[in-house]
Amino acid sequence: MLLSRYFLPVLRETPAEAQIVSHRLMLRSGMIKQASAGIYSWLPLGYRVLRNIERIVHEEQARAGHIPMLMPTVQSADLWRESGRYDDYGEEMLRISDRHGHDLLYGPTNEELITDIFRTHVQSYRDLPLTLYHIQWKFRDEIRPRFGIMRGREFYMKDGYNFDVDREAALHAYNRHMVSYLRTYERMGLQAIPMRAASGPIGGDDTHEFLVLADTGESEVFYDSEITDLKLGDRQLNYDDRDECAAIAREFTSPYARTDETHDEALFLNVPEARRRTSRGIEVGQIFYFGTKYSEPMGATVQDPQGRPVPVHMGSHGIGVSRLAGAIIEASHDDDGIIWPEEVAPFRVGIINVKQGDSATDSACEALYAKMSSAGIETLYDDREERAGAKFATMDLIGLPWRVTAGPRGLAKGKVELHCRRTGQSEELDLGAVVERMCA
Ligand code: P5A
Repeated sequence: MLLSRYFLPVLRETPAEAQIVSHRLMLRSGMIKQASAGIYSWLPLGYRVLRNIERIVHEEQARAGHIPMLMPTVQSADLWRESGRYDDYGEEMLRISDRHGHDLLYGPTNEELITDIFRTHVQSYRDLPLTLYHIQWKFRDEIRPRFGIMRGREFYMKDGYNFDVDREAALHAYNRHMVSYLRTYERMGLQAIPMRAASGPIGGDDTHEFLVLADTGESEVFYDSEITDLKLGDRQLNYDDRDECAAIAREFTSPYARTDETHDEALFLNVPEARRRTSRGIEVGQIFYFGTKYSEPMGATVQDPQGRPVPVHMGSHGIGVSRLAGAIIEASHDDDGIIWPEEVAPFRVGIINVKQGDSATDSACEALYAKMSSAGIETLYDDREERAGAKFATMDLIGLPWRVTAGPRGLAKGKVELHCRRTGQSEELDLGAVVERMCA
C-alpha cells in the first residue's frame, strides 16, 4: 500500500477523552473513530488489525473442529421469552420494535438463537458432538462504556456453542475450548490466564474468564505467580483426546487464579506468600458450561441410544475480538507507539523513503515495494512528501514489526537499513537481500 494513497488520519495531539494508553494510541494512529458513545468506526488501519485477529480466531477454531456460520445481529424477542431471559437481561439489552409492533432486540449474545437452530435440525445423539460458532457484532447497553473499544456498547465477539449428549462430553468441549483459546491468545503474543469466574446472565456453574494482566484492566485479580510460567507453546495437540485436553486444562487451572467475583481469601492464603499476586486484568474471553439451562425450556432434545428424548448439554464460549485489539496494545507498546506482534500487525513492513523526489531513491523504493508485494509481504510504503522525522514518528506510532529505510547515502553503496520495532535493533543490508530476509 502506498501511504500517499491510503487513509491514515494520524492525530498529532493526544485526544483528551482517552484515559488509557490503548485508547490513546488507537485514536492517534487513526485506527478507530467514535461514532457515538461506545460505538466505533474501524478506519482502514484498525480494520486490518481486526481482520487479522479474526483470522487467527477462525484458524484456531478450525483446528479444534468447530464449525463457522453466521447469525444475524437482530433477534426476535419471542425466543428470549422462551428461555426466560427477555425480562432477566435487564437494561443492557437494546430493545427495538418494528413497524408491525413486533418486539426485536439487538443480540447481546446468541444462546437462544443457536438453540432454536439446533432443535429444528438435530434429533439424534448420532449427530453429536457439535460445536457451531460465529463472529458477529453484539450490542450491550453498558451503563459506562469506556476506554474506547475495550468496553464498547457495540463490539465484535466470537461466540461458540457446543451441543453434547451428556455432561462428560460437554465437559470435554469445555476443556477443548480452554486449550484452543490458550493457543489463540498465544498466537496474538498475549498471555491470557484462565481464572475461575462468575457466570452472570449466561448461567451455569463452570466458567472461566481469560485475563491479560494489565494495570488498566477493569477486573481485580488474585493469582499464584507460578501460573505466569505456563505456556502452551508449539505442543502437538489432539483436540479429540479427552484426557489430553483435560490434562492441559488441569495444568492451567491448578495454580490459584481468580477474579474478585470468586476470590477466596482462605484458599489464597495457602499459596506461599512470595508467590501471591494481586493485580488487574483485561477479560478477553470467557467459557461456560451450563448443561440444560437453555435446551430444557426450549425443548432442544435428542434421542439417546435407547431412543429416549434427552435435553442436550450445552456450553458457550466467547472471545472479545474487538477488545483484543486494545488488549494487545496495552500489553505491547512503548513511549513512541504501538509494537504489533507479527501475526496481528496491519502491515508487516514499512518502507521509508527519506528523500522523496530524488529519482534514484524513489525508483529503488518503488522496486523494493514491488518486489515485497509480489512476494506476498504486506508492505506500507511511505512515499509522501514529508520530513524524514515525521515519517519515522508515524511508523513508530503505528508499530509495524519491520521498517526499511532507504536514502541516497546508503543506496550509493547498494544498502538500506532494516529496523526491528520490538528490539529496536537496526542493521545495514544489501537492498537485494531484504525480501529474502523477510521471507526467512
Ligand atoms: C459466551 C459466548 C458470553 O456472552 N455467550 C456467548 C457467552 N460471554 S461474555 O463473557 O459475556 O462475553 C464474551 C467476551 O466478549 C467480550 N466483551 C466485550 N468486549 C467489548 N465491549 C464489551 N462491552 C464487552 N462485553 C463482553 C469480553 O472479552 C468477554 O470475555
